[in-house]
Amino acid sequence: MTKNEVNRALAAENYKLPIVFLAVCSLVACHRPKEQPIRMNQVGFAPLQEMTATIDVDSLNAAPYEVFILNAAGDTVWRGVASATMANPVSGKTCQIVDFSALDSVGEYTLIIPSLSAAAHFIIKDRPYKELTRKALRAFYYQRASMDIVEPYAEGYARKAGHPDDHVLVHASAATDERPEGTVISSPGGWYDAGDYNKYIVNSGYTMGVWLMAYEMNKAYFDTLNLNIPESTTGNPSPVTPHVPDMLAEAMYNIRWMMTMQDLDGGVYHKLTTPNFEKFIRPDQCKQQRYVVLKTTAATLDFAATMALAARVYAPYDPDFCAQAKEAAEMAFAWALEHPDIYYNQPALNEQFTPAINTGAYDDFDVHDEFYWAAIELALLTGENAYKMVATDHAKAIAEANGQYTPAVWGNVAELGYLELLMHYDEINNQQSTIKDLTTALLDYLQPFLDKVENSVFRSPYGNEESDFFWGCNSEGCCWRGIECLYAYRLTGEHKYLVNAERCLNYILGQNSTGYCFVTGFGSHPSSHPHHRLSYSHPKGTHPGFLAGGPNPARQDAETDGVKYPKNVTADESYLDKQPSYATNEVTINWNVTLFALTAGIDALE
Ligand code: G3I
Ligand code: 9MR
Repeated sequence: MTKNEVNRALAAENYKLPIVFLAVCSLVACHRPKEQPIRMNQVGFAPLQEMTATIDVDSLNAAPYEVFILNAAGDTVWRGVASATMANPVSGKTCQIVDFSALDSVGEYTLIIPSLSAAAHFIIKDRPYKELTRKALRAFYYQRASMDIVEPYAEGYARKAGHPDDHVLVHASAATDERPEGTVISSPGGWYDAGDYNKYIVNSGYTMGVWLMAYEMNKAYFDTLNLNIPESTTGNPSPVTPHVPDMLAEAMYNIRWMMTMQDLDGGVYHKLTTPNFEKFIRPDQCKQQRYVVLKTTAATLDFAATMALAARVYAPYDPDFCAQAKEAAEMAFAWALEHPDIYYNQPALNEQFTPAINTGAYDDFDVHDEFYWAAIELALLTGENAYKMVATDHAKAIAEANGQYTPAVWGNVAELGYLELLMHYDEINNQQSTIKDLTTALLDYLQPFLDKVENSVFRSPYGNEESDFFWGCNSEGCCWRGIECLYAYRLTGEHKYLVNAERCLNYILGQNSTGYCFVTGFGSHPSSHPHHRLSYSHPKGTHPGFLAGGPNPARQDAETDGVKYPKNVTADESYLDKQPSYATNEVTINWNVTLFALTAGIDALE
């Protein structure tokens, strides 16, 4: 039977469920995530997307359930049975899957399982992730340091500026003859990193890399996305010149801050921080002295890569900014060549210098990948052979060190360089063999995850093994795997990669072991109590559009801060939607960037 025949048959039958049953189901749909046996994407699908839901059946012997889907008028538009029961390889819990991809009309629907008295609402629409993408980007506006967040841009979350950062002290670890300990520098702006109020270059660099690469992949989509930020020029003709698309304007707020983190000699401070994390207070209440701390090789190279990439991406918009970014990148790279092994080791620094610094470390003791990415970006920008040679040397070192293809994360950025090469190989005159090898490496790396989908209770290439769950895994594991699939789709044109990117997103948006949609403010069961000082200290509470870190069986917060997890939860359920749980429920810029890179990448293609 074709899809149309199925639809016609159902329409002819015009199957209707009794109204009383629907009322029961709507009650069930309001239950807490764990009591909702239907796990599915709670935000929406595009009409032609694969659509599945996972039913938590809690019994090995359960026969496949009968499932009905009703449209908004209450007519049955689809009926079918779920798959046979299968076990989740991580938790051992049993599930069934229902596949209703045959639905292809825009509308609002209810999926009903009569024998479980369970129901879940969902929508099908064009560009289903546009609002999510927009809010995930607007989250960065909320993270801005040093300025008032005001209406009409605040959309309900106005607050006073905090952290002017115009009186920052050079920490003893960063002292030089020109800038001795205690020198006052000005380093305003930029985004707060996360739930905390500090600003860290390593993480900012990774974030800007993913951000600007996402822009390059989906220019048309982002160029018309109106973010309603003070610099907005998109959507309403505006006298602001040069016209910079909103998403690039938002990024510029952080890149300009990064520029202030470069010392006179080209080296870049690792972070701008208070000695200790602030309490859960508003930004304008924070009074601790802030410091710039040790210039490190990793920070300087992530900075160099960011500036080189920015100089290329902003070329059509702002030549002065680009010239400044290029010079900053070149100086930083030169500094790193002269200082190739200055690592951030916080405990060691605290033995040597005061005040002791106890905030995020973003420590990384292997910088071949940072050298590689920065060299690739500089080679792309300048065409200079010297950069290509450095990149080749470090590519060899990376291959020798671990030999495997490793996904990009804040502490390992090699893949950002690989992906840049793949997207721009003609501009850099690369050898075809290198491109072929890199493409093969990416596809080979992805394949084992894709192979697991068939036996995955969540129909996902993510979440099928215990090692998928760690601090920040929603981003570093799940969203990033989805983004890699989008790159694979660009490179091969094979539809399976797009489908798998969508499956990763389904996981994030509710088709997972916890039943949460991990984005604040979205879905019927969103993460709602993030470890986020801005949200906690604001009268309006949780800000929308933030991705939670995700399940993390290591539970570092339980160990160190006594955060209480429920007993007997498995790795994939080790998630606590409570403010104290920084190891599972914090939000941060590097995670949010992967969220919108994935949603925009899918939305732009569907
Ligand atoms: O990648 C490995 C994985 O292969 C392994 O299976 C797993 C086993 O536990 O560990 C994974 O590494 C984890 C790593 O995050 C992943 O990037 C480490 O255990 C974990 O300790 C590490 O946590 C980092 C955390 O700081 C503690 O250092 C997070 O990445 C990082 O996002 C987080 O960053 C903090 C900043 O310091 C301060 N600001 C907030 C921010 C977010 O929580
Ligand atoms: O709030 C901090 C968060 O941003 C960090 O990611 C986390 C790990 O470094 O630490 C959090 O701060 C906690 C501190 O480490 C220990 N005491 C409790 C703090 C938060 O409640």
